[in-house]
Order: sequence, then structure tokens, then C-alpha cells
Amino acid sequence: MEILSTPVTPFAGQRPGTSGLRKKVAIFRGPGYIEAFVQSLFDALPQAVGGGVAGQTLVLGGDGRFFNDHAIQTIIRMAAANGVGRLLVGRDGLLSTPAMSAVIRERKAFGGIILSASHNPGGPDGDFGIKYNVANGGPAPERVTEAIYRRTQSIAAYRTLAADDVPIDRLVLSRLGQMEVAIIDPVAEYAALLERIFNFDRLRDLFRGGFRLRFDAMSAVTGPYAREIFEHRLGAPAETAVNADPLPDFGGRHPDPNPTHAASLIAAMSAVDAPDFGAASDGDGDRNMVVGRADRTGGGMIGPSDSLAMLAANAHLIPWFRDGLPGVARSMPTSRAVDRVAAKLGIECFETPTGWKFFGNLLDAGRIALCGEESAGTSSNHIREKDGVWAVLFWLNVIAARGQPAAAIVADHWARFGRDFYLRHDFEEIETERANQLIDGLRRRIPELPGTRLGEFEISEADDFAYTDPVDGSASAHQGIRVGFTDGARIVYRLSGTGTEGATSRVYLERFEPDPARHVLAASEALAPLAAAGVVLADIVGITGRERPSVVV
Ligand code: VG1
Ligand code: CO
Repeated sequence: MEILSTPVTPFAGQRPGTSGLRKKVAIFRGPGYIEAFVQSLFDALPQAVGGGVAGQTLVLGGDGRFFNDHAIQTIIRMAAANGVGRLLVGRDGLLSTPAMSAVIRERKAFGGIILSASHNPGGPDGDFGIKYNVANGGPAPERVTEAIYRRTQSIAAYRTLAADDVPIDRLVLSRLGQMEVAIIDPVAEYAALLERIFNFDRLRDLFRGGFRLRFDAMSAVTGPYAREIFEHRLGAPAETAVNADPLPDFGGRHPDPNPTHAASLIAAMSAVDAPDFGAASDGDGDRNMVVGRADRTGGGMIGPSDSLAMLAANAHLIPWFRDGLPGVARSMPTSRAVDRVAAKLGIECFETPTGWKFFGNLLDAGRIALCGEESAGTSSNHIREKDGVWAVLFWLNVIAARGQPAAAIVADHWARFGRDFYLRHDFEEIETERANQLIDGLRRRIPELPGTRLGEFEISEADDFAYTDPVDGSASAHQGIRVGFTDGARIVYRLSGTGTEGATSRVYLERFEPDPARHVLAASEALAPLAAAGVVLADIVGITGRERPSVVV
């Protein structure tokens, strides 16, 4: 079969951000755009990871959003033309991010290409994304993504085959040129992995006893996984998984599991006949939202930072963690609730920059086995990605083992460890120049901040977060401005690396509250004075012209 070399001129801005390359679909549809990036990836790998794709096994799949089909066929042809030995493709081009990680590891593949813009909206006017994962199943580290980016700036041609589309809707083996193409069903493989982690017998008993779960797949990729695991393997009633058919436009919603975009789940959980537990996951299935049924002791959404701490405190109840945890990690802006658990357990706790790729080395080295981010991502050493369905099963397993509803587990945790009130304020779609001005201004003032008073608060320390990987010594600077206060409160400012329109400035607020009598306060109430101080400190209104954040989570 004829290999074609098609000339292409470099595109500006093909630099992967926090999690791969994300752009508007309209940009990805531009002639040669995705081809230039994929060829740059293939070209960069020999130097960046010490070997190229020739003769290797690669995995390919995406979250099914608009343009997924087209991108899959384009990449299949390019993989064949670049000498890939074997390509494993998720049926219908679908593969959740955690399933991709599991398949790479299970099949000892060289790497994988994930097509997703995660929680960003889909459809022709929405976003698209592409991300490369390395042989440990995790996102490519910065060294690799930077090498790909450098290559995009000098790329002159891409290789492809003059060939028809390959059928991907059936589990068949075929050949394209010298390459073998295997269509795989990742659901069974993924479910089998989770059966080794959790106590499925106990979970079956839970559902047999009438426990009700509502899992909202948000018309994204986890629907088939949730149906198989909750309904078929665990015996939960039909319709436990809702919005469980993946749609190219996610039914017009943002597949972002938060109270705004999963409002119907929040409503269902507050109804008189509410299920016992509610959950949702995002476009590519790596984020989770967990919601307890409201009762006298509280209930409602369990914040991701709290959830991480609570899972750490209860990890010994899970068969996979029977022997305890070696250590835990959280991304820097995630609240310090998990640090308190680690201190009590006497285990290490690491603070890494935002983005899952920074957990990979710690997991590989066995320094940590559980980690998470405030952005609704939690996972463990079973794979090298965050994992939405896994997090839900973890919660169900803890509920079953303790014989208590989620709300009681939350209240008990706060009573034991204290509560870290936490909120994130996002200022979206602001001009890039102004967003930079905000961060640069704070950075310049770091030396003079300690001692500054803002209303009832006094700054005790401030820095521009820099991280040195304890395993391989790689350094990442400018990961966000951290401001600490004398009463232990903290504000973090950083810019998003996943948006596709203008810039998003994120402000992360947290304050520790030891007094159980005050744990029932709403976070918005408990953090209102700190939020106001944060606006003044960074001159948010003056610089952005925004009086209020566009998103509060
Ligand atoms: C955001 C989150 C970060 C997460 C990333 C990818 O990045 O803050 O914690 O790892 O999204 O998540 P940023 O740079 O926009 O703050 V996913 O589920 O969109 O792959
Ligand atoms: Co995601």
C-alpha cells in the first residue's frame, strides 16, 4: 500500500497544556492540523522516550465527541504509515481515559493516543483534544510534551496511507498495510480490573438490600462501563446509570460533573424519594462527582478535596489497600484535608503541580498509592490516570463496609480531623494579557506580602510554587502563587491550562475549622471574608473588570 508524504506547514500554538492539546473543533478541522500534531508526536518519541513507534503496539480511542470518528480514521492511516506494528482501537472509537490507562498497562503497549477535551463542551462548535500516554499508562510527562511541541514548530510533512476507512464497529482483526488493527472492547477488561480492587460480593449484597444509586454518565463515555459494572455485575436495577448512551454533543450539556452542569443529579439527590448515593463523571470518564443523600446530618455533594481525604482515611476497608497506603499525594491547589489524614496515619504526603502527569513517578516508585486533585479527580496505583467509576465504587465499598450513609461518614470525618472549608472561584474567558497581568503582579509583590493585613487576615508567607520531582529530579516552575495566612487559611492563584477561549484565572480558597459546631456552615458562608480578601489582594476587579467569578465550585 502506498505511503504518502504530504507537505504541511507548522501551526502556531500546538503546545499541550495541563492535559494534552485542546482547541476548538473548528481549529482541529483545519487541513493538516491534527496530522501535523500526530506526525510531530511520532517524530518526537524516539528522542523523548528512547524509542519510536515502529513495530510497537499502540492503543487508540476517545470520548466519542464530534470529530472523534474522523480523527480515529486519520490516526489509523498515519499509524500504519509510520510503521506501528499493532494498533488496538476501542470499539466505535470509544475508550474512557482510565480504561485507556488500564489497557496500555494490561497489554504492555508502548503508549496510547486519547481523543478528548474531557469536561469541555462538544459538538461542532465545541472543543476537541488529543493526548499521548506513555508505557506506564499515564499522561506523557512535560519532557515529552515539550519535545512534541518543539517538533510541531519545524514539521514539514506527514506520512499517511492511501487507504479506505477501517471498520471499527465490530471486534475484528484486520490489516492496514503492514499494521495489524485489533478492535477491542475495553469494558470487560476494565471491569475485571475493578473486581480485583473492590469487594464485589459485599457490593452485590448492598444492592440486594435495596440500596439505590444514581450514576449520571452525562451522555459521555462512561455509560457502557457503568451499565456493565453497576447493573450487570453488581445487580443494581436498570436505570441506575442514566444518560448512559455516549453522544457526540453530550446532549448539548457540558460533560462536567459539578453542581452547575450536573444540576439534575443534585435535584434528584434532594428529592423526597432520593437515591442513597449519587455520582457523575465527565466527558472522558476520569473525573467524579459524589453526592450523598441529604439527611439530618448533612448530605449533598462531597467536595473532591474532602473526598480524597475521606478515601485515604478509609482505604484499609478496600481489599486493594488491605495493607494500608505507603503515601498519598495531592495537587498543590487541592485542600490540605488529606495532609491531616496522612499525618495521623504517619505516611508521606506530596504536593505536586496541577495535572495528573505529576503523580506518575510517585506511583511508579511506590511512594504513593492514592492521589487526587480538587478538580474532581481521584485515583490510585491501579492505573496511571484519574478514574471516575473507580472513585464511585470506592465510596460504595466504604459505605457497605461501614454500614453508614455517606452523610454520616462525612460528618464523622470532620469531627475527627476538622473541616477544611474549600471553594474554587473561576474567572473565565478573560483577556490573556489581563490574566497574565494578574499573576505577574502577584509574583512581583511576593517579597513584600508577608506581614500585609487584609481585613481580619494577615499574610504569613507567599511563594510562586515550584516543584522538583523527588523521583527523577525534573523541575517545574511557576505552578501558581500560594498565599498563606497567620490563621492557617490559604489562597492560591493560577491560570488554567485546559481552556480554549481567552484565559481562565482560578482562585482557590481554603480555611481550617476545628470546631464541630461550625462544620455545618456552607462553604460559601465560611469563606466569604477570605474570598473578599482574595479579590482585593490580586486587584481582580481592577484588572479583569469582573465583580464576580463565572464559576464557583
Ligand atoms: C484542569 C484541572 C486539573 C486537571 C485538568 C485536566 O486543569 O484544574 O486539576 O488535571 O483540568 O482534567 P487547568 O489547567 O484548566 O486548571 V480533565 O478531566 O479536563 O483531563
Ligand atoms: Co476528564
